[in-house]
Amino acid sequence: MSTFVSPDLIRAQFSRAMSDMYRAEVPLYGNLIDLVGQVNADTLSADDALAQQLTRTGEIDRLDAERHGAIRVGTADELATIRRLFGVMGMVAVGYYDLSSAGVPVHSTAFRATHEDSLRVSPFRVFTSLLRLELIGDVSLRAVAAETLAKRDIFTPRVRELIALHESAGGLTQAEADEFVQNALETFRWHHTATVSPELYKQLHDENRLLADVVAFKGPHINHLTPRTLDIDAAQVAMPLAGIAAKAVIEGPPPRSCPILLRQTSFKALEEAVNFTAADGTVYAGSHTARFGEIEQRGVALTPKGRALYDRLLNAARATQKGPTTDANAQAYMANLSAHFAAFPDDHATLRAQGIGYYRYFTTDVAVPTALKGDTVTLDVLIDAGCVAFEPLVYEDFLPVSAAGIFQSNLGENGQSDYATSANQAGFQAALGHTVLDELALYAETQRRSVDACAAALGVTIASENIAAEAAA
Ligand code: OOG
Ligand code: NI
Repeated sequence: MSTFVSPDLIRAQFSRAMSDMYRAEVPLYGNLIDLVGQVNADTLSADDALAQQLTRTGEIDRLDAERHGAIRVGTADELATIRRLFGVMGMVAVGYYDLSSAGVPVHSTAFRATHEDSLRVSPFRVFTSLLRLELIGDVSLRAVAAETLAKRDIFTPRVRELIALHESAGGLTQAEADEFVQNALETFRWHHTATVSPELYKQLHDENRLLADVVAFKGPHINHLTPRTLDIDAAQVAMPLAGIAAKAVIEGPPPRSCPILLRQTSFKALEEAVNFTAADGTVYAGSHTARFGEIEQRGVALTPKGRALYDRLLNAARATQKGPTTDANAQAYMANLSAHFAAFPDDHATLRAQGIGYYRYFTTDVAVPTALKGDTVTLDVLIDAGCVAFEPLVYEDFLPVSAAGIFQSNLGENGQSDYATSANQAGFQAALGHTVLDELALYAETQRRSVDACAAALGVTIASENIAAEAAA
């Protein structure tokens, strides 16, 4: 009997293969990785407490692994098959992101692992956007785009077979997994030749740069990969010094002592040589701008209550900001953001006690006082007695406002339009052929499992009303 490889290991193997491919295709990305490695090493040697925390949560082992990549697909069929492809690697659709309200004609999800044990093996996830042709105002261009997309197949025949095999057999052997990774990679590869004429490319591009990026090529090339940095402010300063053109501002929350959610920055997309073929077969040299490199710093996942506070403060700060963020107003933007976020508690004890953040609980080597044994106790009592410690549960998802900022800095300011329509999660799920999971429920489950493990290890019953973050919805 042949044994199946764990989907977590296939995902780890795939993310390494993707990283190698992207580094070979986009050398500047390799420079970014080196820069991040240096920043992380400096940060760890200067901060013992951080080094210990990362060791305790197991995060240290996955520090160098890329955290995410992104693709943009063109049709419901492509999205549905991508879902099955990621399924082979234990990645499911988590969350729904509406980008139309930010002027980008897509909606998105994140394909990722959901269990903390799986995330520890490989945190790799893919932000996956589906083009919303219905938002494109030019009806005849919309039809041409749909026709062009209908002609392509972004999957190799073999990867389709291996996906089906995985679904019917319940897994893949190592030899099959190797073949799967090689074939899956083909879907994400860059193509030097567009599938459209130079005229059509120009029409698509003038309507919306994203439309050209999705429609004019053979497949949904990976448009960036993103390693994790332990100090994104230091990395943002170091990027231009290393000759890497950084976007104007770091997206997400301002710098804090206790990082929350996600902060991101990127280097601007590169203009790359591409050939276009006219109807008469003549090849024209041109260029296309799509691929970039990004870095991220992740902090504690927020409960619904915490997320509402984050959204309120972010919106308030942005409401006072005039026009897009540029190099010229970047410092003022950050100062304004920090001023607004002064209202957000900035120590883990408070974030936990007020039910703002999700935490993971661990037993220490302090035994439970005999007086407490056999009773129902609260987490607070166990923490005060020193028997239980807690660490922030890392946010594993994305932020719609930040994602829009990343899109816009790589699509150019004029890539932005105003779309009257709004979110359409039901439409997205119909295209996907599946519902998307609620990310907040996943954090609550991980937190709950850690509490249950403490209770079992200590031989006590832990009162559930005390798990602040669960009560905060
Ligand atoms: C995706 C941009 C969003 C992120 O990290 O928020 C993103 C794209 O440009 O396709 O990757
Ligand atoms: Ni990204």
